[in-house]
Amino acid sequence: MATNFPQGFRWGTATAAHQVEGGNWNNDWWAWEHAPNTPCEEPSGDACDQLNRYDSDIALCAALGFDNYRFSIEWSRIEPEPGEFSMAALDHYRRVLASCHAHGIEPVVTFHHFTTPRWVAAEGGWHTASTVDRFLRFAEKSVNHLGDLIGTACTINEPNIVSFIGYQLAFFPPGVADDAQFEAANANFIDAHRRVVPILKGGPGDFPVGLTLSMADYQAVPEGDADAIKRRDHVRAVSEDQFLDIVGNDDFLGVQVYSRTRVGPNSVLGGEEGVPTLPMGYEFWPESLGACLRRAWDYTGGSVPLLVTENGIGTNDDSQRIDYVQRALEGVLACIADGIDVRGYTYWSLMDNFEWAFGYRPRFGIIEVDRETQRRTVKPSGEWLSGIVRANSLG
Ligand code: GCO
Repeated sequence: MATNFPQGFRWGTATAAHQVEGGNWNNDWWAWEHAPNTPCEEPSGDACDQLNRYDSDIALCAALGFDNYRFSIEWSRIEPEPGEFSMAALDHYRRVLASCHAHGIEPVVTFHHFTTPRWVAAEGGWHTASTVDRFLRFAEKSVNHLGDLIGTACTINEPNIVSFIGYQLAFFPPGVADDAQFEAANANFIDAHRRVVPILKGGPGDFPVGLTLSMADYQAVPEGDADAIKRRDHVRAVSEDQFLDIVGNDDFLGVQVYSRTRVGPNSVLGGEEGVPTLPMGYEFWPESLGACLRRAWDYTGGSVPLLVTENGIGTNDDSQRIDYVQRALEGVLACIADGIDVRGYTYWSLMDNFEWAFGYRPRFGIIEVDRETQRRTVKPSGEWLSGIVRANSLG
């Protein structure tokens, strides 16, 4: 098999505002972290203080050879109260974007990555239709201020995860298990994505726009069992297909994959004996990336180019990270060899950061962050990945 990636293949790393900036006290996640009886292991606090350290973080990303950095803008900073926009916050993100350009890094900007302002949550949040209009207004204001510096835009990060974990598992805010609200949240996210694309395209700048979707390699167990396949297809339809149905006219689809999910005739199953379980609770399964890229490509009939906007592993064993990424990238190369249009790979994450309800325990970074001093240290996996990025080859 060829070990070289195509010329122009894009290499990036990713973060999200709430996971790295610090002090995002005005959103629903901060409230969730501090509410009694939620599953959060610890609050986000200062996170990685990227609010202040963005320039040196972007410089590090560039020094490792990456050509793009994916990050999100924080709605609760930009619009702290309904209709009250902070020019200072927007100017902050202009400086972040300018820093990317100064370091030769393309900024890949996500407009919604899990967090919603407290005031939006108080008005009902994503199961409420008015949230869509609120989001569109925020996106329009933001793109008008920032668009000329944006390289690529991601509309909404993993809407399927926000709805499933927030409205079924009650593990993310708003922390309910309610079928009607779950369906409403999915419908509102779909509506929001559809309607925000022309808004982002209508502002200054000219950049590709797409959705970033969480996918899993859903496997029917036992293999070939009709009932298991039926259940698997149902789970997949709710979690993935209704979103894949709306991306055909977009510039790209952001595929985000971490593991597989085994589905039996009656329910989703746990891990298989003998397969290592990671701190996130799911299996070490690097082959899931190739499987999901194939499925996204087949399902959409090849109508939209694919970009891996997240793939990675939370582990304390850095050599396990190298093994994971090596095998995931082999999957990407095999997809490309089969004619699947995969344009780039983004490793989650540039640095160890706030992993939502799990706190700082799962370590996804190729850069370690000292929680006391905020000192950054590139891990061996970071140097290893940097070598692949520079060679544009698995070698
Ligand atoms: C995700 C998120 C990230 C997570 C990452 C690791 O989209 O789930 O984009 O915020 O940190 O996936 O779990």
